[in-house]
Amino acid sequence: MSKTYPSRPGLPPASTASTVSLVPAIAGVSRLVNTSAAQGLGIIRRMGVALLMLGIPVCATAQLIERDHFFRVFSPDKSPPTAQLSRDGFLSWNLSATGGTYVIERAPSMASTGWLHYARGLSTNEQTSVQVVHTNPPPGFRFIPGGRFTMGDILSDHTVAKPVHQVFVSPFFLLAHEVTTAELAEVFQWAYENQLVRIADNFINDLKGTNLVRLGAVSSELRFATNRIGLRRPDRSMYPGNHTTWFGAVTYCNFLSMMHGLNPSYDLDNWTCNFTNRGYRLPTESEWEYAARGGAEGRRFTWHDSDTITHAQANYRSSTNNVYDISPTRGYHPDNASNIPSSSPVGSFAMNHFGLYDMCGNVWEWVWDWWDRYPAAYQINPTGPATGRHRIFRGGAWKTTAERVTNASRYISARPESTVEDVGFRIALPLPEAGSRP
Ligand SMILES: [Ca+2]
Repeated sequence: MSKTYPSRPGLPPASTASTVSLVPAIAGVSRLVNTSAAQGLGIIRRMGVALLMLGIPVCATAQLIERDHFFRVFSPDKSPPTAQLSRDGFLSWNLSATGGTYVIERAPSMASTGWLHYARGLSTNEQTSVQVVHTNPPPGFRFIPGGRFTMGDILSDHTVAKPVHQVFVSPFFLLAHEVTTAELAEVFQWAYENQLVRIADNFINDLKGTNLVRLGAVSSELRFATNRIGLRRPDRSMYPGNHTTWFGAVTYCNFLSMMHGLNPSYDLDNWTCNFTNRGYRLPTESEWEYAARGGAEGRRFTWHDSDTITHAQANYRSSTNNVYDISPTRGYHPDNASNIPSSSPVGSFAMNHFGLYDMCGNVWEWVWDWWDRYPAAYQINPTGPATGRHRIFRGGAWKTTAERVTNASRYISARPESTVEDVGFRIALPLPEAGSRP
């Protein structure tokens, strides 16, 4: 079931794995407990099955990926559910009645007061099973658990993010950070060496002449010199890539799939996506917003603990326009204001509850979808309108004010051939195996 992925450059190092056990359920709550203190990206080395039976932990040897994880699940059933963690990372529990909702919470320690919502959904069978960890995520990627969420402008910040509606998203992997300048240069240099792109008029173009990445602007991160696609400023290798068209972003995904021996997701002749392929691709708009929310419902920003923002939390342009912008420093972020462009190195701010950096600000991020108003009905893994004129990018950027860096914010008027100094992207990857059902 597990698949080994090639490593990617410039990614955080792997850490030691951590241990999981299960402690007795109390008051309708099953607690799945992680007993180690490892931090960072990890790799499963040894795993057993955690099982609760009559309040006694029967077996308590499993190891988790990524940081410390303590899980507990709330169900509509009043009797304590019996839960177990399978060796492939599924949290399963039994209910004496069907129906209703469940909420899984995660915390960094058992004694933590910081239990945060992690995933939610509908209990549709006597036993519900949800994948809460993945045993072998690709380096640099986070496992995003499947679940249901409320999508759109819950806080009335954006009229274009309506109507608010319910969406189920299946689990997937998402790159923890925006694609960096170094990653962008590496993939397009590979494509150049393999005669898959050409340089023309200060653009990297595909062989049909489609503009993929703009090279000539003062704020361009990439340049072409001495037969190489490289960085315009060598000290900015860990800054987010920019000036990439939507066509360039999806082409990057296909090239990276080819480099890694995966089946490319896109047909670049007609710019369609085969979502059953398991190559790299842009997240759908629903996947992006679900990931940005990090398991929380109804929050304005990517963090769980407040609906306000300051420069300590993100790279954006602070102003007095929004009462929820309480930054003591105003204007561009003071750490980056003098840079061209004024982005920050990826991962400069705290990650969200799914382990993702810069879902708020730094650079906007292209997603798959064409722009339109949302449908009102419940959606399962929506992929957006079939046609359109404008592709969406999300999350705001270093040059946008606070209302643009919210979870619900959508930029709706960018043609796919646009290149912008504060727009980049991050990439998703389907699970190599079938995901959880809605
Ligand atoms: Ca961003």
